[in-house]
Amino acid sequence: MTFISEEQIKKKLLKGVHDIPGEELYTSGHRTCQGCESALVMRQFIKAAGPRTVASGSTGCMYVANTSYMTTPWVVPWMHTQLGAGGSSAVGMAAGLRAMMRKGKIVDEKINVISFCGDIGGGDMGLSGISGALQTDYNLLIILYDNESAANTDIQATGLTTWGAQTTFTPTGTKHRVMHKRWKKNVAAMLAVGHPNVKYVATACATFPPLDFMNKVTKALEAGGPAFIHSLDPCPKGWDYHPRYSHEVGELAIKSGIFPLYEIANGVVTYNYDARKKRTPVKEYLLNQGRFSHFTDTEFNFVQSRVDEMWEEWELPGILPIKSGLKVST
Ligand SMILES: Cc1ncc(C[n+]2csc(CCOP(=O)(O)OP(=O)(O)O)c2C)c(N)n1
Ligand code: SF4
Ligand SMILES: [Mg+2]
Repeated sequence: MTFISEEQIKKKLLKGVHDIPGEELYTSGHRTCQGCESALVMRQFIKAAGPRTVASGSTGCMYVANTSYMTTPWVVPWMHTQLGAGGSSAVGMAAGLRAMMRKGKIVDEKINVISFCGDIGGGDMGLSGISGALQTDYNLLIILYDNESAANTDIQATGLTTWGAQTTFTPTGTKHRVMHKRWKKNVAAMLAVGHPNVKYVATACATFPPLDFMNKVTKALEAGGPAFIHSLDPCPKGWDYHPRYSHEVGELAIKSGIFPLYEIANGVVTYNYDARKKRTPVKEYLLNQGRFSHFTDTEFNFVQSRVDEMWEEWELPGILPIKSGLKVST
């Protein structure tokens, strides 16, 4: 299969909201919560990819709430896969399509292969499968939709939950105010740095900056090999805020710098929001969410100091937590 040139990719990118295809390929019939940003990730990625796409989804909200008995919002072929199998299902779909095309059983055309998984499914349990998928030469895209909890099973902490958040596993108490003491795992960066075959890696938020996520999906699908996108998805139920504020919460995550927005293609890193220059206080992001209602200035200041350290001291903010540069011992 041949891939299109950089010039042609640029032409495919959306310049404004009027360019967004009107056709809905993730349509009504799902039962996600009001204000669910992960549902928006589904709707947007499939609009960007178009109808010649097959998708698989790991167990989680985007499987369960999307496929209640005898209903589905998916207009494209879609299958459920096991919780940790996002990577292997992508490889299976891509390998199957390649074999069928080679044998002449189906038309040799570009069919997008997209596998999506949650933060526990992809970021914790399924990491080895994703690692294997990114070592192949298949044209596939894995989207990790990160609502920072095992949401489908009632909001348990995962390796990607923000430090200090209350979840059903980490409730605040009188003896220990903060029960979740792990810093958020840096999945996109670890996959980018450790996988020489990966063609495109990006972080994203469905609504900020507008169109950024959809254009990243287009670039990932045209990258000519395995690609990975990590989206941060505000979740009104798990993060405990009014559903009408999902977009604002996502925007504050980017503007405060707690979730760095970047893409890496051909070894070049591009920051899509430069939080080195201007950051809103991280407290503004955290205060909007009930899961941080137990925070005092001690916790706000701690999180702020870690975010500041990332942007001011890391060799590559959000990606490479090396501070010392090159040291050689002789
Ligand atoms: C191997 C395995 N362990 C546990 C479960 C139960 N389970 C189903 S969905 C889920 C949570 C998934 O969390 P995440 O991947 O973050 O997706 P979300 O529900 O947040 O969308 C769990 C633990 C399962 N289905 N399979
Ligand atoms: S719990 Fe969160 S991720 Fe799940 S459907 Fe509701 S808003 Fe979406
Ligand atoms: Mg989750």
